[in-house]
Amino acid sequence: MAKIVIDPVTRVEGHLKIEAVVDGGVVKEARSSGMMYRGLENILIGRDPRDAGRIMQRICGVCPTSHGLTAVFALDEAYGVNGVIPDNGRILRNLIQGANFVQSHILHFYQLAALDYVDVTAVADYSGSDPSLKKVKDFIKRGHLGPFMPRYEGDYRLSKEENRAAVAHYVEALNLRRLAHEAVSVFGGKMPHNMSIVPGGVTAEPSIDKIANFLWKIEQLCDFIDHRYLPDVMMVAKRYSDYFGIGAGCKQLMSFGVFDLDSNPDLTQRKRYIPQGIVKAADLKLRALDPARITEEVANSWFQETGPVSPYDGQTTPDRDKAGAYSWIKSPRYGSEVMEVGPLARMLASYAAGDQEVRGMVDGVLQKFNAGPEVLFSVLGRHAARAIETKLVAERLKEWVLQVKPGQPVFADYSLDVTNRGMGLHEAPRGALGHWIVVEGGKTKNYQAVVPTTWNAGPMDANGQPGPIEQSLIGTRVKDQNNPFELVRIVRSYDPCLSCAVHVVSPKGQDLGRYVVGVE
Ligand code: NFE
Ligand code: MG
Repeated sequence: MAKIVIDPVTRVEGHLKIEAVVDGGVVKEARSSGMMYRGLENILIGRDPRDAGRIMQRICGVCPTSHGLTAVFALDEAYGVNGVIPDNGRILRNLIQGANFVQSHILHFYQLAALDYVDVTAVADYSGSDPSLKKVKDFIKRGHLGPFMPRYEGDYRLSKEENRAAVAHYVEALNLRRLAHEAVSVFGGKMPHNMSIVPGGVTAEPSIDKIANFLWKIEQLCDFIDHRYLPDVMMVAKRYSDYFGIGAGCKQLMSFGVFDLDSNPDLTQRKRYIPQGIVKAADLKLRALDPARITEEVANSWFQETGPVSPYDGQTTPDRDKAGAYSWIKSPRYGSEVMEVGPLARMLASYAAGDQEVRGMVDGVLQKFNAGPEVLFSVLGRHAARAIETKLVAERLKEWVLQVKPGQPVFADYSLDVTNRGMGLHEAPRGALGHWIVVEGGKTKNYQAVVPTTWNAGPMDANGQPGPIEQSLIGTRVKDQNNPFELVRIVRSYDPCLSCAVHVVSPKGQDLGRYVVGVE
């Protein structure tokens, strides 16, 4: 029996620790722990509710637009304007949000995940003229090894040429991400943390200039997605095709839906480009979502015990000495069921809803690998879904930006003195995101955010059900315990972001190995 501890596992802000007990080469138990307290919700209590649209974006620099927009969905309801958002406001919100999706997904594949598959040392004896490769070669030669080292050794399967091309694209991706940030700022004012999305719509005034500017940036991103991102994901899938059979998880997935196509005041009825609902591997059918079934519990989290509660009643009261607890992440559940969230959930929701474009792309990938939909519940299924979504969202952005009407209204007005509640159900790049606000006499009385990485990386609940990442790890065969590639590839396929998830502790126990693979 051996215990593998990977801390931190994330290459992005925040600290996710993974502990896996391995027996006979197979993971028997797994624990996913968020190692930082966040508590941002508490800052909002007593403040002007509109502050949520600005302050909640500070949860994270990767997905701030999602937090801003989801907070504002909750405020739309609290202020009673969620049925009257003008088309311009609705579309501009989608453009700001969509450009952030594209940025986040490119970041994930190249900067956060690819180095688990791409051998950067293939550039060490590079003698060609590609400036990116020359730069990386020089970087390594001078001993500046982060973010490429430390890493696990052994299972790198691309040819030298493929590795070099992927390293060049890694560098190129940094520029494309900057371009996507700039696209967010065309209508969002700046990135990270846009200043434009407000209750009732947006403050940005569209103009022909801005529309052309946005379109030109998205065109370049589409070119990168078509000629780099999609082929690179397929190249990795081809060389590591066994990862279609690794990391399945709970096989029940949930989408809150994203990119509004109308302004129906009821978020469960609102038409969205990517639909809302639950999909289970057993039948791939889309089931309607009932938000009243969403709860959070803290049985194994360092918070004062509440039992399972609706986020409207949720509390963020830390209890760092709580016996048996092992995470700052809570355990969200849907009617006591574990749910995986993220691009795979969204693409399966669209697939199950009969979206022909999504069906064509997903079936195309499956045909290439001669496989059925069951392989989608895997490490590579998550990467493929994310890449397909990036392509489809970028294509939609080009269409939606042409629907914006300069000179037409961008927001609806409202009265501030309300006593009401509001729920924002929406999607961030990493999955289903909900914000819940209680407003009394025009001030925030309670606020809770339940974020994607909380769903995916949360700990075991009171019923003994492990969270989705934990379930993905349990049963995995680890070929080399000193280089547990399988475990990091599984965890990173979820694209965990801990500053989003958590609300410093060292593990006690007999660690057999301790490895640091994350680079901050
Ligand atoms: Ni810090 Fe976030 C996204 C949100 S993650 S990245 O996407 O919401 O849980
Ligand atoms: Mg929370």
